[in-house]
Amino acid sequence: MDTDLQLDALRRMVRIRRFEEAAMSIVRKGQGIAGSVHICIGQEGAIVGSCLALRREDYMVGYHRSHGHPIAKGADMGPLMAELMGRATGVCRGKGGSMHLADFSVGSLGETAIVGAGIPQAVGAAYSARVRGTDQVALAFFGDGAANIGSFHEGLNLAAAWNLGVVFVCENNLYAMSTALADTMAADSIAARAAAYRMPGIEVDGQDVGAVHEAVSAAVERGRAGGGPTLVEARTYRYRDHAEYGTLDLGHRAVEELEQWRTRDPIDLLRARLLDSGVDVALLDQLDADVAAEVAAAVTFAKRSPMPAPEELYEDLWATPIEPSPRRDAVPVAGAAR
Ligand SMILES: Cc1ncc(C[n+]2csc(CCOP(=O)(O)OP(=O)(O)O)c2C)c(N)n1
Ligand SMILES: [Mg+2]
Repeated sequence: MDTDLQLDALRRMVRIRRFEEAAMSIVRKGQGIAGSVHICIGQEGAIVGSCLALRREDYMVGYHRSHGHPIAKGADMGPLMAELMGRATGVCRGKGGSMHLADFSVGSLGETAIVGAGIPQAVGAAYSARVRGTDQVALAFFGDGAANIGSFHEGLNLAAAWNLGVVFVCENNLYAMSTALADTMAADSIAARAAAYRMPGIEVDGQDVGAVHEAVSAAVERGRAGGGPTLVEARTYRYRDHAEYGTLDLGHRAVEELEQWRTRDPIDLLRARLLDSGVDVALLDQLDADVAAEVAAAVTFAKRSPMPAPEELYEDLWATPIEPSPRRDAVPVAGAAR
């Protein structure tokens, strides 16, 4: 990444962190986010490095820990915060909440609370690009726990069999809720599973946004050029609990483990790299101040927004039926990719 792109990456990572800190504060103070939020703080490098490899019109599917993904893809934070607060101005008009954000304006097709369910959706989005004759790629984000779910294997298999432009990005944060990956996975590499589906599997340092960007950019180019899918495993770590209710209870994790990961914080690493390369600290401080103001404005926008009217309850819940595609030739012949 050149300096301009690194500054863009830093801005997006700081946006995610400040946005989620604001969301946590709202939860803690009982100021209008119902239930809990799943915080990705610590994982921003994997998220931003991946999204910066995509074009705006490329598709992206998130999962339950995905406030950061639409922000990384360029979404406006006001309607995202409004969605977390169930407001009518939210990206899903207040009917999705924290775990079901979708912002089609930046290609964010949505999130789901069903672990692994976004993976086949990304495969479907890539297939839709083929049917429509575009060169859009689709990127699926998911966790290490999701890699042990059937839909992971179903999605990878079909994407490879049909040679679709999908990038599968696993944010391996070592835990699925309170379960350590080491206790539930027979082998220690998720990327290695790609070999079973004849696609490249790449392990990358998720704390290094530049390394993630390089790996995912290669995968995106490959998918766009008709080279098929890639699996990228970004090794990373979440600093907060599985879900945020207001207090931190590391429970199943050692505080030393958390502290160790904090020494490789993705934002600190990039900031240090920029300073080393001669960028003025005042520029970075200004970036921080600008983002703080953006997030404050997003919170104000959300808090001042109205709740949806009760009579709108059943609106926007069902898709408008579409005509079946006439392009039967878009269905690949079995075995054609081999
Ligand atoms: C199909 C399904 N099984 C179980 C759950 C309960 N559940 C919610 S999040 C989660 C852990 C997911 O772990 P991972 O995929 O590693 O994502 P992370 O939370 O670490 O980001 C589980 C088991 C669920 N929501 N859906
Ligand atoms: Mg996990």
